[in-house]
Amino acid sequence: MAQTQKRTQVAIIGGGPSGLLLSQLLNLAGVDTVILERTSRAHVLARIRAGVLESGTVDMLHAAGVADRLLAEGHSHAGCVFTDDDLMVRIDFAELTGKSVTVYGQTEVTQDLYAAQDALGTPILHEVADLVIHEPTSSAPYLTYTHDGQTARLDCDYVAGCDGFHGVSRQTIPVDRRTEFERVYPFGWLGILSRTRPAHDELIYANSASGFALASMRNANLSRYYVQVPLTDRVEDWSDEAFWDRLRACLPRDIRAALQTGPSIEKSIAPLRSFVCEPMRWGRLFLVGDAAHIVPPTGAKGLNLAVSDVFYLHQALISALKSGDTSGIDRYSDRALARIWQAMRFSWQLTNMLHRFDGEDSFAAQMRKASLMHLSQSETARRELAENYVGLPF
Ligand code: FAS
Ligand code: PHB
Repeated sequence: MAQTQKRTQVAIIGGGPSGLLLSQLLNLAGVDTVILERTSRAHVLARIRAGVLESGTVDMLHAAGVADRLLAEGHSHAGCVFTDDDLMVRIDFAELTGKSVTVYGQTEVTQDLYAAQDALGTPILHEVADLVIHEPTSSAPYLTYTHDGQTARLDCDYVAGCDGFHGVSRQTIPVDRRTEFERVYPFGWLGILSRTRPAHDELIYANSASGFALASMRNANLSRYYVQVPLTDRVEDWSDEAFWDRLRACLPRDIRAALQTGPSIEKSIAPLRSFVCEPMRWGRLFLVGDAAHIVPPTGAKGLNLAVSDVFYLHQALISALKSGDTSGIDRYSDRALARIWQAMRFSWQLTNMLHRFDGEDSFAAQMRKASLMHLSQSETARRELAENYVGLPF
């Protein structure tokens, strides 16, 4: 049981990938942290989310000393496939960018980070409630919270808000001092996990008359699939059989023929939105990951953007705490947002290119087909997509 700390250098709110990776990198540099997480560790680890890691993310996990299992169990992918009914267009990342991506579930990344943080003895408090950030614009911010029925206070030099879209950090920035940009999409992704052989050896992003589908995987015997559903749908509206029927309708003929189906071991609906909060700093409070931005999962950017935020912030905090150089923390928000907006554009563009919108006319459907045909005919178009998919430089 983590002792109730009174003081630390960096207080981290949120024990998801952002908070854990930031804490691990800071600890390795000799900076003390405490992580305060609202839910239980089991709850965090039960969440099935991202599946694709950019090469920059893999590098960061190496730097954090948590890449052993990733190296052993992750799968390098040199390309992926976009389809329009039976048209299949392969995007050859290796040929077009010289890079690849790694398929390794966010759940595994989070598990590896928890193990590393436990090995360092970092205080991680779970099931923390009523957390409030006090005096973030002063030189002595502090948190109050309840844990194990006790009210506690944590004094710190800096606060990292790694508490996701529904956390308290973003709300701590006065509403008249933050600007929020948002696009809520009129559909969601119904995702399932099944112990089946993946439909293909690479990811398939499918546009079809039946809507969007994504065929992904976790390993050779664990498939991850998504189909586009109306926002009004509930998970209980979808039997496994109905899901497989919809997926088959979206996939190209050759892939459909070889599809192995089986019982779902997880089934959930994720809403899709694009969201950015500016700035990502308020005094000594810094927003990281989903606390500051949300992308539709179409471009596999959510987790990867959280990692680039951590890249910028960990460097900045180490400089500020070790040498008193605050130029990094002064530049953090602008530096992170520059990369965030590029990923935001890419994810928005792919989402519009691949999803059917309620009430759209036949022209819109033709534009989607023309975009995919252009992708099949233009190496330039494929290179532009590949450069964004494998991840722009940090
Ligand atoms: P997270 O939301 O992962 O973690 C925030 C943590 O803060 C949580 O553990 C939460 O319990 C905690 N917290 C919240 N409020 C708190 C408080 N007041 N006090 C203390 N703790 C608090 N990305 C992809 O790239 N591909 C995908 O397929 C994909 N699918 C997704 C599906 C869903 C349903 C969701 C919600 C997201 C998905 N994402 C996907 C995005 C996701 O992977 C995020 O980008 C990633 O989890 C970001 O990590 P964090 O910033 O750590 O936020
Ligand atoms: C996943 O495997 O969960 C996944 C992969 C790519 C995406 C979104 C989700 O774009």
